[in-house]
Amino acid sequence: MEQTLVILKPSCVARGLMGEVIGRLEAKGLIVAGMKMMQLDEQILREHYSHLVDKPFFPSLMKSMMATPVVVMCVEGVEAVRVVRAMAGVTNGRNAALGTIRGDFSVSGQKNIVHASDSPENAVVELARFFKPEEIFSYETAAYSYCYGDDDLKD
Ligand code: IDP
Ligand code: MG
Repeated sequence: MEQTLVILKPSCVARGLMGEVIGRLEAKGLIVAGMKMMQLDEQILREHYSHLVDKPFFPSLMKSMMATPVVVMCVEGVEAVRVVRAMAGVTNGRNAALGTIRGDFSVSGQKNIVHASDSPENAVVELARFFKPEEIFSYETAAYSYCYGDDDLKD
């Protein structure tokens, strides 16, 4: 199964929306394979958002991502990267469709509740950035028996 990195940003943690977001991921049938709270610092954010360091909003983004601890999650499922991106919605919460996490909980282009890896390749790199191998678990969940059909799991 594919794994993807989800970060519950300070805009989620500080507003008491962690349960809402984790609940949506669980209710969808995704597996939480790893989860921990951590305080991000400048070094890890410069790596994680290296594609944005030259943007004018980068200092403000850094500040908002360090405002409180975040929750980092390794979320697993068939095509988990694409599924979680779709659940997150587009970057700007004002443009994100209702029913998506950003569309339902954010009015901001920056304080948009969650990070979700944007490709399977980036997911591998991002998970290694935030998790040690022993912090990611494989265990029995209902997902295998009750969330997927045999066809879904054949690859
Ligand atoms: P994504 O989170 O939807 O993948 P990216 O373009 O990778 O979007 O940007 C990473 C994060 O940087 C966004 O989630 C958002 O918090 C912030 N960001 C992106 N564009 C803007 C902007 O124009 N203004 C302020 N913050 C932005
Ligand atoms: Mg991105």
